[in-house]
Amino acid sequence: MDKYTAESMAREISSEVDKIKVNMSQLNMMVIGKTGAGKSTLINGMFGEDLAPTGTGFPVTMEVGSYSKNNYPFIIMDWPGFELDGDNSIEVQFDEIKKVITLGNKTKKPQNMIHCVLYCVSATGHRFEDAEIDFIKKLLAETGKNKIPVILVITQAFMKKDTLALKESIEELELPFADVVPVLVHDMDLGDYVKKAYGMDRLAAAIGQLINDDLKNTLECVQQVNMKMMTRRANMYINGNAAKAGALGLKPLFRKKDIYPIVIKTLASISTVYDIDVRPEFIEAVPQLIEESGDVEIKQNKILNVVRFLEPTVYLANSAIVGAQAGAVITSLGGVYLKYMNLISLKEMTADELEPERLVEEFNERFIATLKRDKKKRDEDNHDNLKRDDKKHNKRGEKHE
Ligand SMILES: Nc1nc2c(ncn2[C@@H]2O[C@H](COP(=O)(O)OP(=O)(O)O)[C@@H](O)[C@H]2O)c(=O)[nH]1
Ligand SMILES: [Mg+2]
Repeated sequence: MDKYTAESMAREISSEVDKIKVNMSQLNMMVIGKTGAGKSTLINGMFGEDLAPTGTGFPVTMEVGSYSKNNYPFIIMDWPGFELDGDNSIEVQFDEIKKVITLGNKTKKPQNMIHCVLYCVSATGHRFEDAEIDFIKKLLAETGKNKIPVILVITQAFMKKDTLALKESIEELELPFADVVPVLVHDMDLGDYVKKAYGMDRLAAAIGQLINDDLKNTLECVQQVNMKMMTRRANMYINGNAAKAGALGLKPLFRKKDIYPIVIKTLASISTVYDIDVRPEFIEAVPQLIEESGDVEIKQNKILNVVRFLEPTVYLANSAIVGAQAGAVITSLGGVYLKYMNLISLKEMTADELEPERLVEEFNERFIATLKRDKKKRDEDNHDNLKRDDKKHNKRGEKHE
């Protein structure tokens, strides 16, 4: 395609988003615990209120809440809270959980397996009852056999004393939880003061540490409590795509329109991390800023074919500059987009407040700053190379920052 309109670009980005989701690894999680432990609150707090009920895809006969999110390959099972006294529903539930875990593992297909379990216990309950301890021991034996990490989540942990008491009793019982994380999903009004919500970002990070990198990628996109995780993942995508653009820019026949597919991939990746649809306001600004940033590249390209025959080193130097510019387009564009995705995610602004003019302005600032930084780096590298050639005079001549 020669020229993109805002509409055609938005369409391509959204189909790229679908592709990225399809290629992600399926992540399956379970949340278990007594009624009132705060399971549903935890799930909504971590993954969003917009979760949709879905089939489990697992062989369960009892009513289990099973949720998915906006076409991400992700299922979270909200097991019905069991009551400890009286009937044997706790037994039935254990059998069902065991069935899901073992049958999934038997298929040897990662997409059928459970990858992490969150066991919730409310800090307000102070201690475990014996029946619950028995249940937990059986559960941990089963998950242990199947190599599934179980995190103990101490929910509604607004009183330090209760939380510590629970933690101690767990240590005494030597229950092999993979981690213990206290959380308060929502602020709690305690009359005299309001205890602020905390712990959810830690919980997301704890899950991330216990699953493999492919699953972690999915987790980072579906969770919405750990901004650092999202920013890091988005930056990884930006840097990877900037490197691709840089390599493309080194090719003699590089034209600025060649960069659009990489722009589309970059914006789609970031949108996937934040689960925020691509904003038309942003897309409208993109062609303008690429056109503007492209001027220098075209000039460079015109001289390239002449100089490459005359002086190979000059050609290399110029092609390095075009490559750096192509990379800088991606770095700058991705950086601006990422910044606004963060602000929207933190609810510090709404998507409607995005102004195309402001975006272009910020892009240009970043583009120039990136080019300057790259040039400085190239100059330093050249300087280092010269120094290295001059070893006799300078034995320390390694790299400097
Ligand atoms: N303020 C506050 N309330 C919570 C928190 N976690 C749970 N609750 C409340 O505790 C009650 C039980 O929570 P729920 O998620 O329905 O428990 P479930 O039966 O395990 O799904 C609800 O009234 C929640 O609003 C929390 O972190 N903060
Ligand atoms: Mg519930």
